[in-house]
Amino acid sequence: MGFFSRISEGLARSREKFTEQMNVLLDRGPDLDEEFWEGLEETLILADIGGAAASDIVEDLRDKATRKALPDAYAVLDMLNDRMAEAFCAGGEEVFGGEPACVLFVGINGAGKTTTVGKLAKEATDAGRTVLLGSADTFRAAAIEQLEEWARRADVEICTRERGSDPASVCYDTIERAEQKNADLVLIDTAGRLHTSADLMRELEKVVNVVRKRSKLPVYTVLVIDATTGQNGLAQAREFDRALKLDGVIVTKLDGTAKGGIALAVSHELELPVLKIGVGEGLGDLKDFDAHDFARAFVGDFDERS
Ligand SMILES: Nc1nc2c(ncn2[C@@H]2O[C@H](COP(=O)(O)OP(=O)(O)OP(=O)(O)O)[C@@H](O)[C@H]2O)c(=O)[nH]1
Ligand SMILES: [Mg+2]
Repeated sequence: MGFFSRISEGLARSREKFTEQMNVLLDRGPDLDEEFWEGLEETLILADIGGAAASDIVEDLRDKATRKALPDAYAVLDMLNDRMAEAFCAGGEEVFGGEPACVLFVGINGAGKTTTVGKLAKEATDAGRTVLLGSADTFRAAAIEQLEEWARRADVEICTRERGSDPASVCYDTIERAEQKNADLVLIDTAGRLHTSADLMRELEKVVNVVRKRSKLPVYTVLVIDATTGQNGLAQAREFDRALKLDGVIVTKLDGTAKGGIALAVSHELELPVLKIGVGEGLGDLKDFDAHDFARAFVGDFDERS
């Protein structure tokens, strides 16, 4: 299956919902009146792309419609893909673009951190990189074994300590081992925690600071967000970013939800690049993020809508 078709398939549920809402809006006629602009903004908000992004997009389209004297709603919607793509925060290539890096994965419980680390390990070894994994989730039962299984699948080395150990010490070990073996990509999994839990957030801050201080490789902190949690993703991103200064986000489980718009809400509002997207549970289901592909897959084609 082609790259775009895989993303398009992953976003099918989000697109279906969006198309449905869009059809309701267009049913009242293609006139570019006040009702249309309000309806468009509301449709975008219902698609989980967030109030800030929705209002910026509508304002810009409205401006363009006037300047270019666009005839009707269809002409405006032709520009929606591009405008949506532009609303994503760009950048982040330094994290998984092939340069040496040490990346920490953080997020709430069950967001998809461990799975994402496993998929990335496979992708990077296939690309010929020397990868090392670190399991700093010393808290949850079977978390270490889960990452060990992914390490086996990807055929990469992993650093662990027994359950209950200090997560910062696992990070020390991992960084030391990475230097010994000249690893150029270090991926550190951390324990899931709620963004509202002050103690656990402080513990994570400490772990991240240890890694930043100790690693010779550039250190990046990446938030993994489960798209099915919808608008809560914004609150998660806000808190994790405040505590850790994030470098980007990975949005998972886009295949299982109509709430894929949350990727845009978080990227736009918190000015964080989307680094990868997860569209399934398998090894090959982590995809490079391309804002234009994403917007096109999300909005769909016009003939699909009619
Ligand atoms: N459908 C789908 N499922 C996913 C995706 N990414 C992860 N999952 C599933 O989500 C569940 C949780 O994934 P984990 O990787 O264990 O999540 P985690 O963030 O490490 O969880 P904790 O360590 O408990 O905080 C697993 O069943 C994964 O297979 C995705 O992109 N699509
Ligand atoms: Mg995990």
